[in-house]
Amino acid sequence: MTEQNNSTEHPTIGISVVTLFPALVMSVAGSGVTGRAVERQRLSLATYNPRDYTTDTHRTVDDRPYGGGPGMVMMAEPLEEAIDSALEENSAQKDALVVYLSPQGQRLDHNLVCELAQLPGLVLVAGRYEGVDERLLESRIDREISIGDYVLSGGELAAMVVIDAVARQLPGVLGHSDSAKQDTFAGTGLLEHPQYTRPEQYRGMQVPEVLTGGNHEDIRLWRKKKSLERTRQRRPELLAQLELSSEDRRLLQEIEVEKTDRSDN
Ligand code: 4G0
Repeated sequence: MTEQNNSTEHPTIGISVVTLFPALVMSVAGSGVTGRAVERQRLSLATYNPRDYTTDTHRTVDDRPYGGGPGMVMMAEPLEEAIDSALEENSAQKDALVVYLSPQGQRLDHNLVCELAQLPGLVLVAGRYEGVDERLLESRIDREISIGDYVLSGGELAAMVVIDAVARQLPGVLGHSDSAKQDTFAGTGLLEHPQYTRPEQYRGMQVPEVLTGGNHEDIRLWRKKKSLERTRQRRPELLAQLELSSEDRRLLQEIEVEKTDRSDN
């Protein structure tokens, strides 16, 4: 194994996940950016299974909802014991923020990811069934977060999304080219320009000439123009929030003129 140590003294964020499916969650530590973050000791990952904190012979973690209705609800006590174990485990974790992943939570975005990445620790609670006893949420959850307006069969995939997004923000995790790249979306607030690689001609479609011409200033302007054009077409609300430079405004003006030209034909 090619393990690098934490000799540059970047802080390590501890993320614990409370889940009935620990192997599913730990699979994010095995490869890619999160795997690298764990190897480089920027991220430590642990899981706590509520089933291990049950006291009955059937190891029951869920029960029928009071008031009736379909489905099951996760019981408060096994979850509380699992959360407490996570918080007691190490010093970083006792100051951890306890987060519940649910469709009712605050929407995750780049800003929230950066906030989470600055914390010493996170305990992510992944629910199953129709959710969790409200009294557990009231007493033990600091923050409820949603990764988007859709329902998953469990909070595990949402927790894994949070882990991946946070790991990318930790210092010393992304390579130089990757971190430069993320400056374009997060840093400029614009969508990415299109990318091309070999071959130069593919099924009759040519790579835009400017990209093979070697003029770096022309390439920079073309890419920025494409970013502006895409953002205007696909995410106009993002463009509205930006403070545009005179160069940005000139490029948008060019886009506007080209559009008018095309509709004249
Ligand atoms: C809590 C998060 C958790 C309540 C979790 C379901 C989507 C997200 C879960 C429910 C999740 C998300 C009420 C169905 C587990 N699905 N969008 N599923 N209910 O972040």
